[in-house]
Amino acid sequence: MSAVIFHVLTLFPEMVIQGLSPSVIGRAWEKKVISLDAVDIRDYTTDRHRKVDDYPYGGGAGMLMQAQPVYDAHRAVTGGKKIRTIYVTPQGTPFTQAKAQELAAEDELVFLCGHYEGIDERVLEEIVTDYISIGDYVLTGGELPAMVMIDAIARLIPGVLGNDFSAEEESFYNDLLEYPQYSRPEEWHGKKVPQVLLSGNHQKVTQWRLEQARQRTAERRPDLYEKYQEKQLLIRKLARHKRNNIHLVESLTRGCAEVLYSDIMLAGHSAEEHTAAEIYSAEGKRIAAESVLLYDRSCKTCMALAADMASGEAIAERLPADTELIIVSEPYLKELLKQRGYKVLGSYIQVLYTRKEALPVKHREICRLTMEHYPYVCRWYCNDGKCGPGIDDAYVRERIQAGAMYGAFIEGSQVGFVGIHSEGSLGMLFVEESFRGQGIASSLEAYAVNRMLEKGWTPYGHISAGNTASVKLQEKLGFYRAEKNYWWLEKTLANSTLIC
Ligand code: 9D3
Repeated sequence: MSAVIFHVLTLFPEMVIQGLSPSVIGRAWEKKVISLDAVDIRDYTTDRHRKVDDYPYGGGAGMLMQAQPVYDAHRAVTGGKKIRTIYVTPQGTPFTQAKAQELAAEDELVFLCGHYEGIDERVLEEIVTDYISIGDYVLTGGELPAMVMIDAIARLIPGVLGNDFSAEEESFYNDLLEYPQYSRPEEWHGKKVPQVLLSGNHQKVTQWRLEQARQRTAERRPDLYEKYQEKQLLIRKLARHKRNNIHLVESLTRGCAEVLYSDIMLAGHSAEEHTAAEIYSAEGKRIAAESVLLYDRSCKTCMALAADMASGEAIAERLPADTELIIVSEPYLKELLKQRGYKVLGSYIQVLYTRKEALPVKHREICRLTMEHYPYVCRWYCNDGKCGPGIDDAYVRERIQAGAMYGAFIEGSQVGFVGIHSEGSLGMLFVEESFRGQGIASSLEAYAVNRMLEKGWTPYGHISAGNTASVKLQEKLGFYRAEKNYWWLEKTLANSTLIC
């Protein structure tokens, strides 16, 4: 489910079309990954002189765009359907990356660009769902802001930048400004490329870049730096119970999740002194002393950790309304969420791979999947091989387009697959029955683990609690097991796209 259609209502349609056409966005438009149309509001005037503006009641400088042409242009574009409509205006809330992510999840978006001194309030009340500005400075119209937003949103849509998943940066520099970069020649205007970059020592290079990124952020964006430090503190705290919290630690370090609630944050920087209630595993071992609610906007997935009943309530209160999936590890939080209309999809065991060495891959024929393999994956993943292809699964489609699925083949024909879920866990492992027992599943998983290691991620996964064969496989590959159970819950009203 991605924003594929952008409509722009404007008095200067050619400005929008010509502005976006030569860019990466234009190429995506040519490839039909997105669609863009700019509608001239003037085409909808009923005035003999094609006039669209008039004087403001109560007086004041300049002219206003009238309600009727704007309304009719909007109506022509939506055909009466309810489509998210953004009025780009200096009176809006500031545009952010989080907003871009939220809007990228829509199928269709309308941008309304104002001119003159603004638009008659009455039509705004009827058609606008979001008021957004791109910053505190004054422009001459809304076209550039609409283009800025379309650019930022479109590049998040799978297929626009090519292979998202494979192009994703390593984890370490999220939340920080970028480090300085150098290309040939080695010396220019008497300035030498920093020695460490020529050393060939990958670890030292990473360390140096991280330090540069930190310094730069502290200096130029103290606001971001403070948030970064707070988040690092939370990560360190959660990482004390890495086996149990790897899913939280991973999505935080990779920058996929926002913190919606944390009692560590409430405690400010005195995390060490903070005395949160502690919870215990079945064997009576201490396994958590803090509560956290994370939200991965891109897949509408929440991950929660509750230290006690009260923080469980606090977490339930803060779930975003559009949450589709929740991963929890406390039975009472699971029960609480069931009462709030979520349904348990399954109970899982969490496993993680903490070593840095790549795993051996014995089966030779493994590669990244493309949409050509979509019918195969869909047949087995969504339908147990019962139905033929053609049953659509948006999730599988998105994962393949993101470059997050790999397949095993024998003499060119597919026999299985594995994938990386949108929240970062390994999963979707499947090998056809007649090809089992030859180490293909093991190779597939090892292959995916190696891809994750290359990105600097810690591979982890959730195995269905009853799947002893899979648990054995994970142990063989060198995975460790968490002490807790994990439940995945989904919204009961949502149509049941299967997420195993
Ligand atoms: C100077 C005129 N203004 C004073 C009463 C009002 C005004 C109307 C229209 C000021 C700017 C504009 C045009 N700008 C946008 O439409 C706009 C915008 C912007 O100017 N800055 C940041 N974000 C945005 S989003 C749309």
